[in-house]
Amino acid sequence: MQNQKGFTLIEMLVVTAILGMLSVMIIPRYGTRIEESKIATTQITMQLTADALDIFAFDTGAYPEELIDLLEDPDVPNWQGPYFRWMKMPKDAWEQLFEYKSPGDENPDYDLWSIGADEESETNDDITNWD
Ligand SMILES: [Ca+2]
Repeated sequence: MQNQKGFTLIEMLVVTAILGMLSVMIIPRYGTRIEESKIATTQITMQLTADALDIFAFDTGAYPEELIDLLEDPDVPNWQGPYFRWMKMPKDAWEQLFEYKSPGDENPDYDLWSIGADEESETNDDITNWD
């Protein structure tokens, strides 16, 4: 009976194999959670942007031509911006500016969307203010 205190090589290999199997099972789920939280963060930022757009329209009588009009006076009557407390353009969770079109193709007032993680517009991962 010697070496009772330490792990044997076989035990170490078994533990390593089990940890490897666990990481394969856990890491993809963790990755999915990160992606879900980025989508949720983007949706919240889009909602804040939509609120700013609505206030802009309430003040001026129309939605802006470009999102930058929320921060910089586009020289329209009754502009009372900037419409964000933070003095920079909001971005999605992938550090990309939102896409905006007014009037929209999908909505009468405006379309607002993030091109999502793949950095390409009109793909399945886009996060939009329609659908
Ligand atoms: Ca996309």
